[in-house]
Amino acid sequence: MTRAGLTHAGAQQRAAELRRLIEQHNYRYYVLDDPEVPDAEYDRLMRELVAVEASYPDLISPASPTQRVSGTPLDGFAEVRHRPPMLSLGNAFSTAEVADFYRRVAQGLERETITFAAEPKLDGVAISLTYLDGRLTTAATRGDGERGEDVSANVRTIRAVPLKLRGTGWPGLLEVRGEIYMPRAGFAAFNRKALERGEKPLVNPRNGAAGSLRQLDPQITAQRPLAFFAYNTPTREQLPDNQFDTLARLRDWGLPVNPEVRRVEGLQGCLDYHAGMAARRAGLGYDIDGVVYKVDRFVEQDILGFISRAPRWALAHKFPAEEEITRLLAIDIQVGRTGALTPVARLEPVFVGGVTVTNATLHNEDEIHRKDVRAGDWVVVRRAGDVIPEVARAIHARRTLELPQFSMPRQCPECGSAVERITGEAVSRCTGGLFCPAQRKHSIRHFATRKAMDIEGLGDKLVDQLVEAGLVRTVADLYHLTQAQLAALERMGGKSAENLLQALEESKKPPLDRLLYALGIREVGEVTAHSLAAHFGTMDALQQADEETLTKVSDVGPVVASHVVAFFAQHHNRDVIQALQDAGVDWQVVEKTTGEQPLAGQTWVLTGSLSMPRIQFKNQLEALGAKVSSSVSGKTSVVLAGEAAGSKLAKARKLGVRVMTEADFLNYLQSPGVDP
Ligand code: 5U1
Repeated sequence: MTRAGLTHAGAQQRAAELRRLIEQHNYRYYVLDDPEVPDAEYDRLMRELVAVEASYPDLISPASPTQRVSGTPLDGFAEVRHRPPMLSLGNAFSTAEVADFYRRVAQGLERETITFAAEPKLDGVAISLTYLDGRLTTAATRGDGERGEDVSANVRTIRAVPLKLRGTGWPGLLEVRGEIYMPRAGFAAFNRKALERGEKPLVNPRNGAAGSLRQLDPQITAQRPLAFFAYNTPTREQLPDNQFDTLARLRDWGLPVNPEVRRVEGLQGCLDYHAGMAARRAGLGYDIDGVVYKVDRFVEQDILGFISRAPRWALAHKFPAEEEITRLLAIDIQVGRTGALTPVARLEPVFVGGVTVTNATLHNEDEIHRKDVRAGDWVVVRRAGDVIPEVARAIHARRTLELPQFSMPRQCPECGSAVERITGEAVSRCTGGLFCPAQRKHSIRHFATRKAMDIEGLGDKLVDQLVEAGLVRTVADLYHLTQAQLAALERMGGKSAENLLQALEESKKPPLDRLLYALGIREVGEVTAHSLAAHFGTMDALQQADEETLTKVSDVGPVVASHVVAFFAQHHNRDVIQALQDAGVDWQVVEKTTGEQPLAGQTWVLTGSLSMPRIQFKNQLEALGAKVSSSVSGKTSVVLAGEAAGSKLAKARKLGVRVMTEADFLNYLQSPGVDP
């Protein structure tokens, strides 16, 4: 008898083939970070395997990739004893503490130069995986180190965790310890969807990972974007004699290992690794809170042994905390260059992310209400990398008094004009335009910045004075200032006044792209300004362009196009441009792009770190006729990926978009007529 067109033997063979293919694709995706097929093909294979197994249920085995999600919720988690216990790690926050650790290790081993395996310390949840004869049998949380909880049903749903080891040579009993974490992109996507559905978002990726593992219903865990890195084996059987090679072996067996693991030599090697990871931390795609150094050779680890429950041979070298608690003193309103009213948190000073923070962003009114943050609350302040500090959340349990809810003012705190909020937008704006001194000051400050008109000596304080004294209303007025007017200002000497007038004079011949950037058109940064200038060549041509024409330009999508059109539609903006011209500002026409355009009609995306400034690649691509965009979509022709490319590269692969390395591209430039 045949079912679904297959005999039992045929089904058995096909199921084995499908499992092999699916496991291979999992390995390419999660371990090698180099997927071979688009997601759609993977899904097809899975569906086919489900169908084959449905026809012949006796072919189902627990290690089949279809068996990751079991249907029945649990009543609770069974206890698992850890033998040996799951250790904790000693921490260091300063170079001096790392140096002390190094000295102790060197003394213990009676050697000066020690080799370590160094790796990022993930901010996730520690887990122990047990493989018996190559099959995953148990996954347990760390718990108190001695006893954890059996979360096997949940961990089985995580595709990065192999149900079966690959290759050969693994010991009959292999225990692997590591970290389950939630990649940042998955966390953001999950929260976006949760908010759309009106559900509570996850607090941060770490809590997201921990909460997902504690679900009694594995179906819920299966929907959480979790991943895994292996970092330790408590047993040594059939393994190399050192940590670094052991991790490589685990990787061969199909267990994901962090690709940032390195062998480092000596104290300086450790510190350099720490500094390197700190610099790259923001671009990693997952949260780390430091790095871990482990003495590489197992015999040396054994010599050093343990102190209470932490190994003497390992150390976590932490980064400064990215989240701290402090008191929210007040919520002030700032008016930006475009009239946007931004709520700013005034905080009791707090040391976070390596600096003392007194102000943090609260984003917008909706965020404040969603997080229910009120002046007087205890709040968690987050500062990650160079990102602007933000109020992540309020600690409601610590609110002892009734505190008034925040409300956006109806009138601009700077000029008293009405505040409006367009339906569908998160931002409230002052309607005062350039009547509002705050907007005027911002636009003049921006005009003077180095990347704009580069007017040396025209700092923020001076701009405030000029606007408050009524000497400057628009940027064109700057060019009518006199020595006498300037010298009469407080703290302005005759020499400084002279220097400023000289700087203004020297700024009168900007290339068109700089002037466009300096005008402060919404969403028009330097790169877009350059594209617009290169495309249109003159201010007149740009002023006459409609939205459709504008969207043909690199970097210009419908939103930017609408802002450009709206800017030139305002008569006072056109008046300012005319007034600049009348005052002698003479912008230089930019050569329009000409010549062979073999890449016309193509859209390219640049990602990762490239060996030259991005603008140089962009100029080359545009000269060849390509449009350069900042986000990957189905319309992208090619993604040019540099070192350490992250989510854009992953998306390109997912969508099956062509990916080129920098070397491929430079090769192509040798003979650009040929199809890249
Ligand atoms: N990356 C990493 N995290 N982590 C945590 N390695 C590592 N090793 C650990 C722990 C607790 O313990 C070993 C030293 C056993």
